[in-house]
Amino acid sequence: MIAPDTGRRAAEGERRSEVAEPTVTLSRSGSVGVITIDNPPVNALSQEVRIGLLSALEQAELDPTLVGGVLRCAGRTFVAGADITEMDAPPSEPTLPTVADAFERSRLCWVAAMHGTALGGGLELALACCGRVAEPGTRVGMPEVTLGIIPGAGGTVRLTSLIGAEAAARLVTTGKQIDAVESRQIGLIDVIAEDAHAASLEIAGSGGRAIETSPTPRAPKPEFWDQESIRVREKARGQESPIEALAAIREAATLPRAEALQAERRRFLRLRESEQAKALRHVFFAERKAGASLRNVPKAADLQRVGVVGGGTMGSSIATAVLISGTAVTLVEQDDAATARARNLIETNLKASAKRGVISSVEPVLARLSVCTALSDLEECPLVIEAVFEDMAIKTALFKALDDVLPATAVLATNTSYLDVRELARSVRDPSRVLGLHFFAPAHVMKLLEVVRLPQTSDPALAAGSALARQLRKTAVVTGVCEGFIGNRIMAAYRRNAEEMLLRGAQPETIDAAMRDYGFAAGIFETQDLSGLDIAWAMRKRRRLEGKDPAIATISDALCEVERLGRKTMGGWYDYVDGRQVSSPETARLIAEFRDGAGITPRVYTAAEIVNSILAAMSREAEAILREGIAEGPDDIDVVMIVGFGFPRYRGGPMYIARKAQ
Ligand code: T1G
Repeated sequence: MIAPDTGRRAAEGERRSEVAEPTVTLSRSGSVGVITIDNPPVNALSQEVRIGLLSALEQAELDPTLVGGVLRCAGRTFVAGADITEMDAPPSEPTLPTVADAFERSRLCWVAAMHGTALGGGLELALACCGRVAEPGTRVGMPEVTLGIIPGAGGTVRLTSLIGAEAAARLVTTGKQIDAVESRQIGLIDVIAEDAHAASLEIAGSGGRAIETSPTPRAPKPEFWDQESIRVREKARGQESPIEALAAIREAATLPRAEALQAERRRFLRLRESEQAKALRHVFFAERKAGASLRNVPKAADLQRVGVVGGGTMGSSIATAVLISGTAVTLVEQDDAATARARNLIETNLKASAKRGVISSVEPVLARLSVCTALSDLEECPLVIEAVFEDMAIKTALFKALDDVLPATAVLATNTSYLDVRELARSVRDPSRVLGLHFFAPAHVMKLLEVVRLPQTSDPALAAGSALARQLRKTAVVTGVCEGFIGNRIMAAYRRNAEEMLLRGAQPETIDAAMRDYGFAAGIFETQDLSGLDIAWAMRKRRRLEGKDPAIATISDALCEVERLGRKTMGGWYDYVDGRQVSSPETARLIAEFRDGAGITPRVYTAAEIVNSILAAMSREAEAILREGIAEGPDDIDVVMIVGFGFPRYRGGPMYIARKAQ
């Protein structure tokens, strides 16, 4: 006897009881069989679920009174894909293609009732059904490429025949999610309904007759494949899976169906074992574990309003990020002219965000901003972030003033990149209310947030930082206090190593090219040219004066001394001709002069030597950071470098590489 369907979905966060309940159940609603997957948190298709699905399907097939079926999920989401934790072991039976084929071949018309996110294997199951219904907030996608693989259960083939090769290629090569409206427009889903379950029951009860058959999508123009191949290769920067995904879509569009299905599975199985896929799985879990200690403190309530002091580039950008998240901001600047400038900067940031589709319109977001000139106006802010000039005297004076006017419960955060947060904390009566929140520029774009924890930082202060990260949807990593924290400190080691190689014979363009070819978004020298060489120069001079660095001039200093400060002076490590970056004979001459002065005979560096040398320097610094207890674990370091500094995700991060080599 098949039990009646209650149509009930477990509430968000509701866990299954301790008694082992089946992850897949079959119930009935009139003449419709209802298969429910209940495998929290994201209904991943573990082996147990696959076994359950086949068995429920078989049982439904045997019931002559059923005319159709609904495939649905309990909890917060439809199936978010295969179970990634199973991917380090060989595939286990029954495989997902077997399950998907069984749904497709079923005598019953199965309708997938989707909510939350229908991703990867989840979407592949839905594609094997004869109809798809989604609730308005549903997002769908094929994120396999982000895990170094391609869909492996017929996804490329079924998607291509349903929505055409062009739309399928976009989805599968990028891994991007799309919403219900777009899915409906491209024919990926049939119906959007507030109650997907009820709508699916109706369709399945009609044996699928209610589904309009979509027209066969047109084939792409012949030149599509070459153009798409160039686009995908450029974006992939050495990552294999997007290129393989396009190849699979091409086969889906051109080979007989059975052959295309087999070819897809072969590609999938090969990629599943690849080094890139292993590294990407490592990063997937490392990102989700990042900032572990933030999760160990009692959760703080959502912040309704955040204070920002300082409306320069960074302060405005932080305020923009907070506003976009839906939270109100009180921004304090010195006078009316400065507040007006800050408001303008924020408005410009918001306009750019609207252009990128991050927000739909500027006005309602800007309406959440209050600007003022008195620190006492921050009294309603449980968290205040200072982003004033990077100078200890200015910051300590500000913290003292904040300490005087704000309630004792307010948390004080500094956005300093290099100053000693401990010294800053000493300027207030209760240093436990102080922490660092190190944003990366531009703060409303970059996903990384280093949460700087002092020995005395209280749990509530840490919880406020954690709440902010959660609200801003940032990847937060906890760091102790040291010069440059985790990320900038490792990048400083990279930079020193790269400059050392310049001295020994390499050129900026060969080093940058080697690192770009390795998969970095950009080389270190071109990045320095973009941000300007003078900031680091000023810092070096200060550190030398303070006796923190040896008084040895660097090639960087030599460039700065002749006003080669980067793009803004039309020349730095490179020359800039009509905005185009080209090798600089002047820089080459300065390097050669420096080299001669040091009595070094130049040697040739291969790309592999350059990469190995820089990776070794990064991992040496990372090991020191771990030894000193600055980072909470090696995975956090990988996350910082990947999310914040353009380290190629598919390489797994500097610690992953170093540990693998051991
Ligand atoms: N497998 C195993 N665990 C998973 C998982 C998965 N697919 N997805 C999430 N988790 C865990 C995650 O580690 C975390 O655990 C918890 O669930 C909540 O996740 C054949 C082979 C669905 C958008 O790539 O994108 O199908 O930390 O913190 O922010 O072609 O999770 O609590 O212990 O991310 O609300 C394709 C991956 C697989 C989707 C929810 N699918 N997941 O985001 O929560 S490959 C994916 C996500 C595939 C087939 C191929 C997100 C989410 P813990 P979370 P969230």
